[in-house]
Order: sequence, then C-alpha cells, then structure tokens
Amino acid sequence: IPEFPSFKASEVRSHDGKKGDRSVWVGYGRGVYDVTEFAASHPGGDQILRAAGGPLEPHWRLYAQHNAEWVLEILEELRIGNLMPDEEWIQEAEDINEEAGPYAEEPIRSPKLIVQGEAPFNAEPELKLLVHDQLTPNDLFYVRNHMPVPVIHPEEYRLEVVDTNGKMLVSLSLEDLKKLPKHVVAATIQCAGNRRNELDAVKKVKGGRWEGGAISNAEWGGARLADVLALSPSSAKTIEISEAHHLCFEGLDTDPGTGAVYAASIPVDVLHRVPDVLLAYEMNGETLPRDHGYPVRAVVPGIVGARCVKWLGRVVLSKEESTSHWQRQDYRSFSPGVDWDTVDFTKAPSIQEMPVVSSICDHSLDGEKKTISMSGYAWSGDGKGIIRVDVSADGGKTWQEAALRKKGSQKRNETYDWTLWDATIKAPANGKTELVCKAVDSAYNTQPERAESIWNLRGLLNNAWHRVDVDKV
Ligand code: MTE
Ligand code: MO
Repeated sequence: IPEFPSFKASEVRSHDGKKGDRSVWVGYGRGVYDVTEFAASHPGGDQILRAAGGPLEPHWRLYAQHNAEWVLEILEELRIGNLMPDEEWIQEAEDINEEAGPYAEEPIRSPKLIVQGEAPFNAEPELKLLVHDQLTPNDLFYVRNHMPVPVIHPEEYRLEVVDTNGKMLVSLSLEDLKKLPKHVVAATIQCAGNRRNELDAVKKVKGGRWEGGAISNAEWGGARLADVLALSPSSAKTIEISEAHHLCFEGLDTDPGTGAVYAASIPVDVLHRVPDVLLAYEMNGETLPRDHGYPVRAVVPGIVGARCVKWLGRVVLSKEESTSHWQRQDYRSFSPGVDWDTVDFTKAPSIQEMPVVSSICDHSLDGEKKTISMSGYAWSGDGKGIIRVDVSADGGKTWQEAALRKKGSQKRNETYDWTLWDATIKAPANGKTELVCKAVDSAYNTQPERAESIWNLRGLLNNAWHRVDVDKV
C-alpha cells in the first residue's frame, strides 16, 4: 500500500457529489479515489456516480465485465488515500447488488426528462425545453430504448460489414472508424410514436403515450457509411453492394427474454440520395452518450428514428429488408379501419421518410396587451425544409404566419434539421380558446386537421394539427 493519507469511512461518505465542493470519492478495496473529474470527462464515466461516497464493489460488474485491468489502471491514477477499516463499509461492499438484473447497468439520466417507461428506458423532455436552442442538449434529447443499454468497451468494439451470407467485407475498430474523414450533419430524429397520446385519446392504441417530445435535434459527427462500404474488397464492392437492396443495421443491445438484437433496415437508395448517412460517434461535439448509442450509431437524416440503430455492431448488405420484429411487425401504419384482428403487417411498407410535423411547445399570455405568444418546432422528413408555419388562436378559424427562426432559404431537399418558430397573436376577447399550429414543407405538404382521420392501431405518425387548450385570457 503506497504512502497515502488514511480516511475514515464517514469522510469518504461525505464526498457523495452533493455536498460542499460536490466532489465525488469512492472506495474500492483499501483504496480511496477521487473520481470527480473522471465522472465528468469520460464516456460512461458517470456510471461511477452510482457508488458516490461509498464502496464501488456492488457496482463493480459494470466496470469489471470486460476489462477490469484497464479500469483498475485508471482508478489507481485517481487514488488519494487509504480507507480505515470499517465494519459497516465492508458489509456494504460485500453486498451483491440485488437488483443486478438486465437493467442494472443503465446510465445516469437527467431528472428533467419525463419518464414514459423505466425499463426499457423511454423518456422525453418537457416540451418547452425543446425550443430554447436549435440543438437539443444531449441530456435532454429524448430516449427511446427497446432493451437494456449495452455495456460496450471502446477497445473491444468492432463495426462489421457483412454480405447476406455473413461473409465479412469490412471490420473496423473504433479507432479505424475515426480515421475516416469526419462529417457533421445537423439532423432531427423523431420517433414514429411521437404524439401518440393524442391518437390514444381518440381510441386506445398500443404503445407508450408520448407527448410531443419524442423528437430532438442534434449535430451528429462521424464517418459516412458510404466511406465504410467503400473499404470492401473491390470484388465484393461490385457484386455485393450493387446487388444489395437494403442496408440492415444490427444493434448490440439484446432482449433479455428472447435474446433478439435490435435491428432495422433502410432501402439502399437512401444512401444515394443522402450522402451524410453517418456512423456517428459524436453528438453535439461530445462523445455519443450511452443512451444514444455509444460508441457508434447509425444516423439516417430524414428517416424515422427506428432505423437510426444505436450501439451499431453490424451492417448487413441484403436483398431483403431486416427480418427483425421492428422492421416487419412494427413501425408500419394502417387505415383507421384496421384493428388487431384484421391487421396484416405484410400489407404496409415499413415507415422510412417522415411526414411534415409541428408542435406548439410553449405559450404565454400577455393580459395587458391581450396577446398570446407561442413557440414550437416544425420538421419534415426526406430533407424537405419548412417554408411556413401557420398558427391560430381560435381553433383554426383564422390564421397568422409564425416567424421562422432559421434565416434565409433552406437547402432544397437537403434540410434535415428542424425549424423552430415563434408567433405573437391577438388573444380572443374572453373565454376558453384553442391554439393551433400546422406547418408546410418545401413540397407544399401540410398536416391533416384531425387526429381521428389518421388514427392507426399502433398510434404512429401523428402529424395532425397540434392543438393546445388555453383558459380564459
Ligand atoms: N437502436 C437500438 N439498437 N435499440 C433501440 O431500442 N430504438 C430506435 C432507434 N434505434 C433503438 C435503436 C428508436 S424506435 C428510436 S425512435 C431511436 O433509436 C431513438 O433514438 P434516441 O434514443 O437517441 O432518441
Ligand atoms: Mo421510435
């Protein structure tokens, strides 16, 4: 044991990140470690906060699983002292984490997220937080997980590209991937189930009751998928890639019950139209957070969130769509007349490009001026920009144009990030009223008036006019 000061257990306990200078100490064996900096600056480092002010042992599985030595080396550099023997501490250290089920290794999340489901974790930010910035801060970006967040050690990570028969065409380490030219694309990702709550109110649907926050916008940095595919041996390039009709993405997250991995695919033509289909390792200039796919996720600008596969392990060049549940038995939409007895999932194509959407995220009343101010987002899939947002303060009888925050014209068919907007509108004299917004994209597509007309049994693709009831002005 090196020459270090000795600390009482109570002293370590007081450094739980909540008191005084908010420093975080943990104990492991006989060592005491100051992990304040480590937790803040390492990808996944925040995991260690679980042990803040206490023994690391009950949480050790997360660190030890793949590469204990590597973690121990880092930890030793952070050592500040030795722990004085303490009965209670030792007991706690020996306690095996009883909840260590498949969800024991989930990341620490912002308390600002509205949780729709704990395990798997599904959460959206409060709507009004979405309109503060063009880029959604990483810790507020909605999270849609179908399974536990996998623990992936960067040294062991590999990205593989295989043909339909599983023949390896490309295999890259994270370092290799980062050596390819880095591209950055601003792209909004939206869950097909965004605003499902309104469809559910029309008639019960299956799925989490998302409000309008299952959509967020970020700048993604990574390698182009096209550049990775170009690394295939040239014989394969001409045969496999030209014959592939679909690019199947397989995640490294698995269903604890069935063992299935999350997977989804896009038609290969998307790659020709959208050069910046990325294998992203950065989000808003930071390392991709665990909840959003650390170390690498697919970002397919303009396409539904379900195809932007997180924790990406393999890309399969295939003549067929992904055979996953999420490609074949989910993320397809149907007529309002189709119910669970009559639905045939082979009869509808899988959702890819998203329709035009908008939401009112925040509003406030000025009693003196008798005006209502509102702000929101508008977005359309397939690179279509937003040319106009109309707002109404009388349920859609009279309309006014909102001011778009994006200045200048948007790049034709290459606008992948959302448009935030603001409007101030005359409030009705008195009584209750209904605020409404609807957006128009660059192809003059607009939104349907009523959720009833687009109801579908899975509650997907709700892009009806967004309505907010306000009380007496
Ligand atoms: N990728 C994997 N591996 N596992 C998942 O559960 N969920 C998908 C997609 N990619 C998912 C995934 C769905 S349905 C959506 S909407 C987006 O990720 C959500 O991305 P986010 O959590 O970064 O917002
Ligand atoms: Mo989704």
